[in-house]
Amino acid sequence: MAAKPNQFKLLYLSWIHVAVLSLNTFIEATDLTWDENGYILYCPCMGRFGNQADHFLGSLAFAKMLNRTLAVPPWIVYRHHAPPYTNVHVPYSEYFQLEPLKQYHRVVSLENFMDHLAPTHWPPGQRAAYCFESALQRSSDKKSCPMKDGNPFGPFWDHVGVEFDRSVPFGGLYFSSYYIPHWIKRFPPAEHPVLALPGAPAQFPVLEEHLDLQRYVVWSERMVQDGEKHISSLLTRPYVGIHLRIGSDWQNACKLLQSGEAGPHFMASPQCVGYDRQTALPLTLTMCLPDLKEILRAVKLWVKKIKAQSVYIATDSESHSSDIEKLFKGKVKVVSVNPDVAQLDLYILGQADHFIGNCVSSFSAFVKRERDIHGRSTSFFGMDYPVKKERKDEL
Ligand code: GFB
Repeated sequence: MAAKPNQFKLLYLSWIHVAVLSLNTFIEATDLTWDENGYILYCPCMGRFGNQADHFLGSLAFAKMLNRTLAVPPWIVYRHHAPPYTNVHVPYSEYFQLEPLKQYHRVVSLENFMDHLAPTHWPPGQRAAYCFESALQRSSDKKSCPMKDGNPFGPFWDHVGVEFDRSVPFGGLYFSSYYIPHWIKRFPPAEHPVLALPGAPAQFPVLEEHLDLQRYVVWSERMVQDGEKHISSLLTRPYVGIHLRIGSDWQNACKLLQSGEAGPHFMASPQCVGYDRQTALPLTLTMCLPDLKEILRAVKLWVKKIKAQSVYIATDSESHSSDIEKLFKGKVKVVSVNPDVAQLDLYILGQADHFIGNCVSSFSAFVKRERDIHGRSTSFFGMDYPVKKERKDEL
């Protein structure tokens, strides 16, 4: 069947996109030289996008502290309910620009590292895996780092094209700044040029002192174009963006709060209850899993406060859009796109005139960090005025 004009346009745009991406890769690849200070490679093997983003910021900080170049991994997207029904490895630069990261520290995409540096400087036969001694117990022979055991570990390193030749276990080292001199002493770059790790060298949630690193995570041009197109065609400013994290996996996670197994610091919650364990505010079930009554209350409050003309709903399940429309008797436009690419929701939420997030979700935390950097307001379901970050010295 002949392609329609719109299909031609789409084909043309995708071709331009591929060309721009290839050009960026080419430009980055041409000025690649080997860094004698060494590299850090890791698999973003914990959680989905929000978790991986938290870990990314910590890993970036860790690489800077160790003065090694960070090989920026692709995002792991779990597409098990839709084609291609498997893990997809999305290059960092699909969603964000690599260049702004370099204002903070030296980085190279893992793809370019493998294509242009690894063949000469980290060839097959010399590929060591580094892991905590305790991790050895997870491997079948109890002697090797479990780099490729199970999903997403195996598919990740297969995607990158790496087999590990030997393992270097370590004990007594952690990823905080206190241990940096120990890392340097134990693994000098001349003997250990590439530290390849099974997981991110970072904590979850991201540490308070690394929140500001979000400023180097800058949307790719394609994401900006797509996001702005949606905002201008669907929404009238001012608009309130809301994140409804209410699906079944989340309902199960929030049960831990109900049963008392989780305290105020539960997943991403320091973003709203405060990072200091001594002074953290209580975390309620409503903050984790807001019911419809709370959703309507918070939306009504903030729509009134900022005189919003529209509401944008990002959700992992139900949008409750008709309930929200009814609340404003049709006077406020209510929009939910349910995009195939979750990052589009993140972009639109980031640009909202006010954002109501889920305190416990790292998906919301990504939006909150970005908004904080740009001085945009955020509240949470169950908490209209979150604890403010203490101003620390610039990183
Ligand atoms: O981002 P994420 O780590 O945040 O994982 P949490 C939640 C994923 O669910 C997102 C989808 O990466 C999206 O793929 N999702 C959630 C959404 N909310 C939305 C939304 O509003 N719009 C769209 N388009 N997609 C953690 C997980 O999730 O929750 C852990 O990382 C674990 O693996 C835990 O499951 C219970 O911090 O909310």
